[in-house]
Amino acid sequence: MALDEVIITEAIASEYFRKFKESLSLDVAIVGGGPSGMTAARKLAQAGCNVALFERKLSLGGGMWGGGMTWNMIVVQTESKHLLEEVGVPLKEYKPGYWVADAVTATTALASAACLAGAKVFNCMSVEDVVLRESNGVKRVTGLVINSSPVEIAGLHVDPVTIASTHVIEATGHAVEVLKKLVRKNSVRLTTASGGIEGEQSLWAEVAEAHTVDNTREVFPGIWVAGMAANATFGSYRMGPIFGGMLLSGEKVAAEILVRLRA
Ligand code: 48F
Repeated sequence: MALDEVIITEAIASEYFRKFKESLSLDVAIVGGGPSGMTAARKLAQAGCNVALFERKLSLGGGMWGGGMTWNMIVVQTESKHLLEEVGVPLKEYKPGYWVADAVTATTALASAACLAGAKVFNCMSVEDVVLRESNGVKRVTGLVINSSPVEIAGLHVDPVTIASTHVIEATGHAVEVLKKLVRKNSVRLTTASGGIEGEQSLWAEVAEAHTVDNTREVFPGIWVAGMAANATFGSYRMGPIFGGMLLSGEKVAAEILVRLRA
């Protein structure tokens, strides 16, 4: 067939901005495409939500690609293995309760399943900040301030744009980047012991895994923490290359937001 380069450009531009316009007023905006963010995106999209995921890098996956120390295998525990099985990832029981999966298979399957379920993914997009509103003395996060990652990387002085969302999931991992911005810029108190971000502790896999799920919750009106960001926010441990807690955290945050959206 004959090819017209302008039609190629036009197809990309019009379909991209159709997707973007559909994401201007979301039910849920997810910041970060690691295992917790990807799982939450899939579950929310499967439930019919208008959900978008914003990821700074070109690829989704966060810390999952490299397994432990670039040995690209991951481990999950029995309670969480359904979340890999649901997306078709083969698992091998290495010792009772310890399931091993190929990290690249798991990462690509979680990403693909989220997209195919209908989550709108914006890679190469950095979340700079949140939108904060006050009504009757109550402050609430009502959206995200986003910019193109190349603008951020080049340090260009280009203003970001804004999207609105009923709920925001902070799933940026160890850095808790977006919640940190909220706390640093505004006099707000989170639902943590100190009212601020407690910071993560050293490695203790068993406790950290349980806490990742326990700590997954709304931490300030309109913003929820999931994955490693949940433990860093509430001052719990890191866990190393076991990923079950991340998957369960994504499942939990989606389930709790769905209850709220349907109330
Ligand atoms: O860190 P990450 O994989 O998050 P997670 O779901 O999983 C943690 C594990 O990978 C591992 C672990 C246990 O097994 O401790 O670390 O909690 O993925 C976070 C994603 O967020 C992106 C970042 O590029 C990564 O892909 N991200 C971080 N800050 C921003 C962001 C931002 N400001 N805007 C957009 N994306």
